[in-house]
Amino acid sequence: MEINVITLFPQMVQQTLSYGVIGKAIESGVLKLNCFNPRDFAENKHGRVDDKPFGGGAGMVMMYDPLLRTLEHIATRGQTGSVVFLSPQGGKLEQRQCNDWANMAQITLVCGRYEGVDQRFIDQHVDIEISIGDYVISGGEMAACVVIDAVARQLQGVLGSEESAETDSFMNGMLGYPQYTRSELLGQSGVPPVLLSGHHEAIQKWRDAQSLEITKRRRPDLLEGTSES
Ligand code: 4GT
Repeated sequence: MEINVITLFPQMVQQTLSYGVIGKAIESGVLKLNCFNPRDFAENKHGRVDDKPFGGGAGMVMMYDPLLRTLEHIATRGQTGSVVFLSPQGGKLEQRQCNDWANMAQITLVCGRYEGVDQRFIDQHVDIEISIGDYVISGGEMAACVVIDAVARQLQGVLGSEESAETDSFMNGMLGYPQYTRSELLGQSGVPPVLLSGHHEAIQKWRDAQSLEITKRRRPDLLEGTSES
């Protein structure tokens, strides 16, 4: 799949995603990550991409024209797919949405900076506005990286069977179960005996029960409308 990112800080996005399984997915071509800098499409005198907000107030706003020309440039190379704007005003990012995007040929993410983006670009060109949570950060780049990681790990061949996405928290609508491994310092003390039993069916049953318990306790909202509530 191909993910386009419109950002004033392309290196921030490329660097952040160059590690681990996502870095490998990019190296191997399973994920094609293309960053585009609106600065390269600023045709005004000083290469400005931001300006003062109409009506006054603090800070600057990302200008419509460089953003539009960037999006048009992406469209001349191929399809944009869904245009996603990362912002605290968006709907909450969900696993289901990430899985849906992983089935698309391409998507285009728009990262805001300063106080935000001219609303006319959002109204005319953004298909969906998404938030990674109820807090403010200084730019959309880190939010875009969260989306890209969550989408890319669902692509065929990104995770091995050993690190399968199917056992991730949220894939079955529940939180994950506790994990244990070898410790020289602790030995097997504190490890639930079933995990040392070699009885795979009993282990699976224990893990499912743990997932359900921790979800009931910490995130009962995830169970609303299921047979568990
Ligand atoms: C929070 C989020 C986000 C920001 C979020 C426009 C200028 C928005 C700075 C940007 N803050 N982006 N995507 N919760 N800040 O998703």
